[in-house]
Amino acid sequence: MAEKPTATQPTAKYRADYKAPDYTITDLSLEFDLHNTATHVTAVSKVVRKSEQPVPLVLDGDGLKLVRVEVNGEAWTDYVEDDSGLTISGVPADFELTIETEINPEENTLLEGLYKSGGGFCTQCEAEGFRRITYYLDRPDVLARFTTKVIADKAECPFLLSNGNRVDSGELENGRHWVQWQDPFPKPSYLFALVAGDFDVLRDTYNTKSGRDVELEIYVDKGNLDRADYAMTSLKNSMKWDEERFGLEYDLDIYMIVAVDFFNMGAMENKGLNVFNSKFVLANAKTATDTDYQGIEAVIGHEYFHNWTGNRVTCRDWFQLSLKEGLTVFRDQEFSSDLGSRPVNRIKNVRIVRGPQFAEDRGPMSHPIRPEKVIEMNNFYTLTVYEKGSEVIRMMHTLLGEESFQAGMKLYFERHDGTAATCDDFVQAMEDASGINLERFRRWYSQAGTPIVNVATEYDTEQKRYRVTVKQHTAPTPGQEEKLPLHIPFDIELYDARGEVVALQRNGEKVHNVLDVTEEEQVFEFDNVAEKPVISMLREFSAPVVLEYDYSDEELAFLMVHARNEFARWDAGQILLAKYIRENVKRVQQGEAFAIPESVVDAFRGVLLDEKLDPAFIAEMLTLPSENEIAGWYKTVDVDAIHEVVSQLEKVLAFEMEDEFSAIYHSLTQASYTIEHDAMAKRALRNRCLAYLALTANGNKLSSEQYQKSDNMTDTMAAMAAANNAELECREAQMADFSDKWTHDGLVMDKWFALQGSNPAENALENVRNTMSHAAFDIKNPNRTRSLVASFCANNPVRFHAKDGSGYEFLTEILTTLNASNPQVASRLIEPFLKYRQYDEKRQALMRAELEKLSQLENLAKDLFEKIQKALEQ
Ligand code: B3K
Ligand code: ZN
Repeated sequence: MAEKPTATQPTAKYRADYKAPDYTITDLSLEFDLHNTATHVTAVSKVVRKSEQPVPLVLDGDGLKLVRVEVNGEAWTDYVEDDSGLTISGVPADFELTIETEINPEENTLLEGLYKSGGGFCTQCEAEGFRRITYYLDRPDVLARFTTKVIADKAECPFLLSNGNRVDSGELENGRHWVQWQDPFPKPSYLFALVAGDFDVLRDTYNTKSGRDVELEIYVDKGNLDRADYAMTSLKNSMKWDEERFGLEYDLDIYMIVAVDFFNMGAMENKGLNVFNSKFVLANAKTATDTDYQGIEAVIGHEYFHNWTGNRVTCRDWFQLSLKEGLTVFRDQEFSSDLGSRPVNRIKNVRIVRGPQFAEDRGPMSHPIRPEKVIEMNNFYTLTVYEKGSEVIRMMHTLLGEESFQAGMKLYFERHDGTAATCDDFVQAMEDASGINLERFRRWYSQAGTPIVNVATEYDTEQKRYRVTVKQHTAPTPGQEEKLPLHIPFDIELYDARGEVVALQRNGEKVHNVLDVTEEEQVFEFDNVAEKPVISMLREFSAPVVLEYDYSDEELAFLMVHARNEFARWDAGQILLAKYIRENVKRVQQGEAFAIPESVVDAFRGVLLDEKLDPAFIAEMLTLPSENEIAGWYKTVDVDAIHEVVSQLEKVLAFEMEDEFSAIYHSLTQASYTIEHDAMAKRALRNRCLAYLALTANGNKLSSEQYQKSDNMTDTMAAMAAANNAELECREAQMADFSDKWTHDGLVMDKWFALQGSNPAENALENVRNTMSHAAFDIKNPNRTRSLVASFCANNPVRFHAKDGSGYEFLTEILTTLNASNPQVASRLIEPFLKYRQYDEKRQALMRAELEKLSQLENLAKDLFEKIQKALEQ
């Protein structure tokens, strides 16, 4: 887009410009008089000047109608209101400020600030939504004690909730009532929450390790009480796990979770009152899949763990977001791994880093886990900040070990509890507690992009010495030309021909299996290696890097069987698949037939038949990398060739192993549905077998039978997904039946929408367009839009990238609508366009033209502006 600075062009903020606030607010008393279209908010703040010299008080505000301003109880007129806030002049050093504003929750389609979801009111304030409620110092380093009085119609809103403890309540005239809440812990405005409405409530209690009883309450839409149990179980498991593993106990007398249908992301960790996307609360066997259950456990855990990592210690500024998010993702991953299968969890997390996170690193939005420049903060709740951020914490955990890591956590809380901290503070605590030098390691916070680690090995038969040469290189990313070597924990293991571990030693001394790679090039030598070993590297994905090493097929097949940890075995399988996917993409491009050696198929057959292995792990071994992940291996992506190769590979595996898939499919039938890990693991493998069998002559029969017999959503969806992917005849009947059954339930219908979006059929786009008029579809609901539109645009590459540009036109239409109603959702959906430079010239030109068109939109939201600008100028 042309770089003409206009009056409305959004401005960027820089991390380097951080300045402590001139004023702080120590106490805030809020009163909400709730009405659908005109809610009045009265905010009384105790304001204290921090700057030495008197300066005006500059408050943030967005879309507010100002009713009155008072200073120490007197009407105040010395202020200026503009688009971004309120500047109040001539104020004393220490005073009480009263501000009354009017807002319109019903018109709030942005779902930020106070809005209506269904019949109720709810809020979302992170990152900068509180300023859409009242004028305030809406920044995370201003921590105040909140008191909140909520007034509403009693019949419409019998429940009035906010943060902290319920301290008072009363009745009013005209059928209205009020409740007063007090939160004893000072907090930034982004952690404020209010919910008002009518709900069913699931109640329980948790007895903490020091013997206090905490009331647990989960609020769901009326009629959904039979879908809240798993969320409650997960909450209690989270509380217990945090006590046991991190020694952290809950600190209020009550913990509330509210499930709402209209929500921009997964959930929000507001102090004592989490607001959740109903997708991550509601589940029973009939409506939710095993994957949904796992998602609920992870997100309930994640928000609960924020109580310490995020709320008790918060972020100084938004550039530090990974301080709370990377750390909390690490904690929720550990929680899921301690409760379930560690290898399977690790595999799933690594797929996300290697797929979409690496893709983000290659695109125009590439940024370090601690960004330097931000236009719209909501654009930085990214896979980089969250998932790579968590990998950075995990690397420290690997370098320090559990004990020193926990000592570091303890020191971090001792130093920073009740304050707003920085990423540096965290690393400093880890360094001080462990005595391990993390100086070079800190670069992970400031350097963007994915490092490539290239390895060469050499065996000296005479000296019995094994030499490993490691080189690291990070390609330039937008705005960061020069890259420095990073501190990479590089976990390796050597095996002899019988699969025994070869001890690592040098000059008679034992060498730790995690090598410290810190330079551009390093050589590691190991002595007393009796024979040429097979090396397993980057075990457990010990760093978020791309590994380059020339493995032979035999070595990979060997590691698939002999590597000591399951993750390494899976990884060897993935590398083997990658080799033949690449080779076949070349073949397809040259008009040659697909081909794969029998020995490769046999290696996977061996895994499938290994009865000692966890079925869920086998299912992962037999899951191919996604077309998107494969796209990431290329400078110029050939979507059609990739799709062709993946389809062929699936078919070859299906035909070659049909008997084995069939035998296992039938042997894993379960009499009844339970959500125990073992039962889930069996379903995972059984349904993976079905996905392959769907491609064989028996596919239609098997999918139909499973759909008809199924008494649970996991098996139902597996039957449908298999039919969808294999384009089976039974697909239409299943889709029609499912839609008849579930039209009333948007959350369940999301699964059906996602199948329409990812339908590989040639007329997929036409179906998606028709589906938009389905009774259960609503473009204002982020879950519906993501299920249908994102699954088409982001997860159906071969149809989205149709050569005639029809997929691109469709996305532009959607983005144009959402730019006005909900730019945060639009900003997530635009992602596939940002990668246009990775496609052939014709597709590049088509996508670029769409971006240009979008850049000319009247009232282009900051969210889209930032991404479009970066994409066009990259
Ligand atoms: N902290 C919230 C995310 C807020 C996103 C704002 N656009 C949820 C979480 O990470 O736990
Ligand atoms: Zn979080």
